[in-house]
Amino acid sequence: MSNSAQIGVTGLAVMGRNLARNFARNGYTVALHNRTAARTHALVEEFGHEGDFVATETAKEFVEALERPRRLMIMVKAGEPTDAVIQEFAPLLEPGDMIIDGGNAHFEDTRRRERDLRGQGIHFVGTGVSGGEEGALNGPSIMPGGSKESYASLGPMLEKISAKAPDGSPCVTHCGPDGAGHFVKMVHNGIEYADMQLIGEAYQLLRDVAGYSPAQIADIFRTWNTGRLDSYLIEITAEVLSHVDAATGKPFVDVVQDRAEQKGTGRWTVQIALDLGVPVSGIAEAVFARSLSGHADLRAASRELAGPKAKPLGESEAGAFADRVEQALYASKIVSYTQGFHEISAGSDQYDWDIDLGAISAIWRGGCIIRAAFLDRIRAAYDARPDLPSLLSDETFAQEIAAAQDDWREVLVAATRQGVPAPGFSAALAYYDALRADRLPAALTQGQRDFFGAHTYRRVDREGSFHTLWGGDRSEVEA
Ligand code: NBP
Repeated sequence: MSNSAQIGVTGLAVMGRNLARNFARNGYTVALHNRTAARTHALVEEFGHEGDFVATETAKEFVEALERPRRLMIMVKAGEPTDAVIQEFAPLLEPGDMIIDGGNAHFEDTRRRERDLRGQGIHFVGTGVSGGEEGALNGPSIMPGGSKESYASLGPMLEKISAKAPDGSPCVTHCGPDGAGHFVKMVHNGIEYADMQLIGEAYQLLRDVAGYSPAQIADIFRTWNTGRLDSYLIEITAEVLSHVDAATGKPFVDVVQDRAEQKGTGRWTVQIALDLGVPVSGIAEAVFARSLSGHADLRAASRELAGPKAKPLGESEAGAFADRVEQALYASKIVSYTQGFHEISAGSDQYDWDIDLGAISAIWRGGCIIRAAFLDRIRAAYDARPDLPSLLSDETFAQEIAAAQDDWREVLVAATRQGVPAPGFSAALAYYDALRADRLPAALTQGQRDFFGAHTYRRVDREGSFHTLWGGDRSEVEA
């Protein structure tokens, strides 16, 4: 039937297929399209019974299947394929229609596409979708950008298919105009990198310093998951650590190569943070740690370098050490969220997005990879004080860090003494200490810059810019 579908999905690989099924299961009629028509027919054949699908083969048929204003969702590989699909469909659309890009686009691409299509009266809605294939099917966390007008039309549908937080609220909010949604998704992924790195460091410390086996560490993570660290990532970590390889009978983690992959959103988070001048050292360490892990030749060539080999603690001390690691992990996690939210806030200022940070933490409570009980606390912090300069300024978080810091420092002392790398824990603590320092060595840096490049400096006791005549009589001149 023509003009009957409330939404169309083009790009029916794992994500698009599952999102299309999610819309259909929620009562929407869904038009389907894929470059290779076989995928479209396979979906209908396998899952046609789940709801109302309209299978189409050509762009024209697809567009004609949609009710007006049209809502056309693109779920193709991010980058050139997205532009190719837009070029194919945009000429067939009319003012008021919406193109929703649910791929992992770079927010600058989204800004460009939104600008280009705005001239044609088409709403381009760059939308972050998190939760992988399982989330796409059963309820992802959804981060749409684009115009308010498009959200008025799309929002109710997205709310219906989204994950629901433990309090029942939908994990979707209008993040802000143009690229805001993809920016938020990018930082979400950066935080995800940091969370995973910190959990990895906790695991390695429990293994190498405390001397626990993967199965024992799985139990420790299960216990942590009943407390303030309660989160999807901690839960799946326990599952992965308790898994035994069927072929060898060894712990699964011991038969997997220790080289991590990355797709790019973590890297973008750090690149953009550098552009915005936001210190996201925890996220950067997570990206670099994956990069270092991948340098197999460099690691092989360096394996004989001098340094301590970790000597596991005795059983009597291991339990207390594990408690300390929990404190260090929690404190470092607070820091990486502090850094991520700082980046979102800086992006919001830079691009005039007016992003509500509390609302963002609320939509990450369900469906997405970083879903965690902890996000409720972040939302409460921003609800109590929307202009919170930093999460660390929130009284509750500050108190928790104060309580954790002795253990946090002890864990890093043990890691350093025993030669166990903990770049995430360490970057987080250095950030925390730098924020609380009375004086930073940046004063010396200013002096050096003035010495070699006459870059001038500011004084603590007078307004203005100054330069010292370093090569002459070292008198000071006002610049
Ligand atoms: P892929 O990223 O693997 O993309 C495959 C889809 O892109 C297929 O439908 C393919 O059509 C289509 N496509 C390509 Br490739 N080039 C095209 C072109 N030039 N014109 C038209 N279509 C083209 O699929 P995915 O893993 O389902 O992810 C879809 C999007 O969702 C991506 O942007 C991804 O980054 C994002 N995302 C993925 C996840 C996840 O967990 N996988 C999570 C969140 C977001 P074909 O069938 O004809 O080859």
